[in-house]
Amino acid sequence: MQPETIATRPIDGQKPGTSGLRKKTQTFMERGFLENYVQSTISGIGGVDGATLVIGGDGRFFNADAIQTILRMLAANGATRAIVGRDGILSTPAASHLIRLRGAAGGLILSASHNPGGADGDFGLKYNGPNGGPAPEAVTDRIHAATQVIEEYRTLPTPDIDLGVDGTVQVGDMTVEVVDPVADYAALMESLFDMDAIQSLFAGGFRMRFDAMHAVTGPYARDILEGRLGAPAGTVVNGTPSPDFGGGHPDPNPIWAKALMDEMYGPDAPDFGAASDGDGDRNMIVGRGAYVTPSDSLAVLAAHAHRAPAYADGLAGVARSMPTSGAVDLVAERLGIECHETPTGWKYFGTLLDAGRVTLCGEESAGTGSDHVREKDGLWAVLLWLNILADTKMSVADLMEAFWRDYGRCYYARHDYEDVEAARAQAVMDGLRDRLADLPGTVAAGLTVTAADEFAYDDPVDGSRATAQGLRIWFDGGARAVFRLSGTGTVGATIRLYLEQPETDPARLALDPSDVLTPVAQAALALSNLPDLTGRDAPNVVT
Ligand code: VG1
Ligand code: CO
Repeated sequence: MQPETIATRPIDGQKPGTSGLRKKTQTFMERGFLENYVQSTISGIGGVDGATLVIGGDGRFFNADAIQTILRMLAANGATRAIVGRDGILSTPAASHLIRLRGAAGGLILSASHNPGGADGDFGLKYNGPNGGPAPEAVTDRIHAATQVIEEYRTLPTPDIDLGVDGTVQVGDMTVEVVDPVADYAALMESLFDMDAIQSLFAGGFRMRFDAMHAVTGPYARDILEGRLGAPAGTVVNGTPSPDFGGGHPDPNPIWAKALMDEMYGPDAPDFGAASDGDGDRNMIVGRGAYVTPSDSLAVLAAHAHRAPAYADGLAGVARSMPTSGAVDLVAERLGIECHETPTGWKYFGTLLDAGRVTLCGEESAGTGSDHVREKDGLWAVLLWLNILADTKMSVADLMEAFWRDYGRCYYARHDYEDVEAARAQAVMDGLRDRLADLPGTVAAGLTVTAADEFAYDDPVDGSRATAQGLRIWFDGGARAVFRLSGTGTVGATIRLYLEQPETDPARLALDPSDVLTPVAQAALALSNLPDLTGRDAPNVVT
């Protein structure tokens, strides 16, 4: 069968953001939109001739159709093998693992992660490289450049293939191998953790609730938690992936996982609660009456990781995204290991992980992971928590209290101002950037600015530089406020304001975070002029 060459023209706005290209589903379904981006990705990575690629997604609306289009295009561009999760399903960490396990040239992951799905929701596509991680900026820049000059794409006039049955099928000369999306990933998890200890924990009556939020982790969590670890049936709720995530917002935080929060703070709360996002790379951890911020979770995991077999020899180092709190830095200092501060987005951890310089990484946005894959990994974080709880025999609340007594507490919150008109959001950032140099010494809401800058990152492994990664303001007393614009949204702009206040006074470790952070928030708003410039006096979402 002969490949067809279809003439096309560049489509505006095909610029990958923090994590691939995300757009309204309807935009992705417009004639040529997906095809243009896939062909540009193929050009940007230097072609796929003779390559093996991994393909899968979070099961959202358009997932299966998009995969059929992608397979035809890969075959027409000379790829020899595509490994696809059954029914087109692969969680992001499972896809990362499969790329590594099978020595693939890379993979295409179809997901808009925590963004709502459905015909009126969002869709996304990203390319991960041979290390299993999101393409670095140099590659996403080449992909974007290709979208601006594209003139044609290649495809094969073949019918859809059946992705529901494991085994191989041909698309032209390319072999499509349909695989169980869970098996290899579950085996990897078993190799990392003390499964016997976690099994005994459940056998002893430990109760857990895992909210899969109608997203991709349902089958993974059922297999591992209820199947391999013996957690009672029903431990996993909302465990069947649905194309529109049950009409919900698959973002594991106290706002969108409210049902889980209510249960964990209710009269008959289980011992441990967790949730995961659309594509399975984020996690939320909550004990009985004890929500754990992602920044704290990263720090606690770093402090206790040695309790799990995979990390028994200690950590090479840790890394966190810049807006993430400094809690993990304190642990790294105590352990005497490297600690890196990177821009937001998992793609910036890749070189450090590949070079063996860091073992654990994390972001304030509920992402934690390790060198077992090159993506953040929701279930992995949950299993490491379980391993630690099984080993310490402590409750989540006690573990957190002990941690804060030991290291101090970094009070933390993120305020999101969503759906701001793009020009106004830019005005907030530009105005503040212009004033940064004059800020030190300024008093706002009773706090004195000690330093301010715009974050730039020099990768210590490959020497690449990322600029304009967020505006930072520090205050007397150690507080910090960070402003940045989201790079994952699909409408308008979202301004993220990250607030942090470290505290070491033993009498001040159990305060309400919002009380502690109010002065920092007020100072940040006053200095940025955000309320005047956007007409907003409160964030839409606080996490
Ligand atoms: C957000 C988070 C960031 C995360 C990214 C992708 O990006 O803040 O920490 O890496 O989403 O995560 P932004 O640019 O909107 O702040 V996921 O689970 O959406 O792939
Ligand atoms: Co995600």
